[in-house]
Amino acid sequence: MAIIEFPKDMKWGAATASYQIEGAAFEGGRGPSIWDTFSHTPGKVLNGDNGDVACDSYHRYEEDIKLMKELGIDVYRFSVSWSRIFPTGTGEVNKEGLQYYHNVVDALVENGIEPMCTLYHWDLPQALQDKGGWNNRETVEAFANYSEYMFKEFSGKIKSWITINEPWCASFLSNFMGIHAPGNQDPQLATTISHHLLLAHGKAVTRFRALGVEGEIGYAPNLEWLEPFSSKQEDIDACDRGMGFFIEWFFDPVFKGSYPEFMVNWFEKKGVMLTIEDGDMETISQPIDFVGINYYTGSVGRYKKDEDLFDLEKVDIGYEKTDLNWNIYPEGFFKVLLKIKDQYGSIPIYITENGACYNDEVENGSVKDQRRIEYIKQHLTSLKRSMDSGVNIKGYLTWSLLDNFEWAEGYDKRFGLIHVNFNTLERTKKDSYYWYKQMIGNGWFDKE
Ligand code: JJW
Repeated sequence: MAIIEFPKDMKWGAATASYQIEGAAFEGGRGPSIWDTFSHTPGKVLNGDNGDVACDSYHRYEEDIKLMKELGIDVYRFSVSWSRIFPTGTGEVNKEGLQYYHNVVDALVENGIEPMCTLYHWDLPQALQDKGGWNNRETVEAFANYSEYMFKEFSGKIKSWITINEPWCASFLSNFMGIHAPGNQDPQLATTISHHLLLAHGKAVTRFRALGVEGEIGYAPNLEWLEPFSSKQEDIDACDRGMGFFIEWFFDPVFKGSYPEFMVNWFEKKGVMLTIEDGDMETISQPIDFVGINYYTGSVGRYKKDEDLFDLEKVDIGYEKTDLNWNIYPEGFFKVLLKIKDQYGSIPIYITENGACYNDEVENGSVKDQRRIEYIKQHLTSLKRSMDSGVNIKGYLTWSLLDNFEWAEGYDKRFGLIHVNFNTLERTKKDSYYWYKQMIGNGWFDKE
């Protein structure tokens, strides 16, 4: 026996996001978002998939919450589709959209599940994109107004809030690499957007504090660990910068009130300028209650001469991979958590996403996803090591409750504890669902 045991007050959960599960894209008065536009643009999403129907959780949320209840989770992390609340991003509220989230939140609370609400999980109202999207500071103000509306509306019901999910993805992946909506490829644009996303976070926190809302608020950056291929300084520097894009760039402004100099210098060298207005850094560095960490993978990286923003190439040294071809690297989870503690102190942390893509299918009524169980075991083992080293972990939420629309990968890549048949929308509990249920019930698992 090799028992990994967690504190009794550790919170366990599962996560999803609006565009990935809801469907009903044209129902209930919802306005279009940049993900509707992007997914309906040929060539952007694998197999031409889109979120029109997704898991149909807009209609099936009661069934999903029943599955959560049986799973025994303490917390459910979901996101709100901004354009269900404000179809054009600002202006008149759409009561029908609001009612949907009241129904979800009420059902969660009735079932003893704490709602953790993400305000921005990438589905920006298209009407705001038409006016420049996150490149326009008016979007930042619109986000603060939308957030404030939600804080007031759900005051006393939702006590855990996340402003922005994975700002690296919403800026660099979406506006420099062009892989996610809106699909731009412009380093200056991406960098400006990264600042505006941080500002949007800070403004929402400011409104939250001003209202004196009961509860906690944070944001959820995604991180990767990069291990230098060799001891050559250029490889070490390339990895530091590679991680700098995920960690220092999105943590220093929040926790130190300034951008990291080594990254600012790097951007300058690339001809990318950062325009910071008076008061921005104060707004961004408002104290927060927790940070959400999304961790999936780590890689070995090597310097590669490149005129572009990134000068790092990943080297395959033979790590085992998930079905999305991401390395399984639990050691990096431990290291990244310690790095955060060393650099920013013992801030309370929720792991807001961690999980694995495996495309196991239903056979005779069951889904034998033993590899997902192994992945979670390995990462929980790293998590426990980090806690034993003083990292202040409050909870762990796995991505995802259900198989869903995995962005540019469409329905081809499955992350759920619950299998979804995307033709019939039937849900089937996987073996990992039963394993997670047992682990939550016990508060420990046997690593062997
Ligand atoms: C793509 C890297 C070059 C989501 C990517 C990097 C470059 C071919 C999972 N997290 O669905 C995707 N996810 O909504 C939020 N996190 O390209 C939740 N990061 O490739 C999950 C990162 C990601 C990515 C996907």
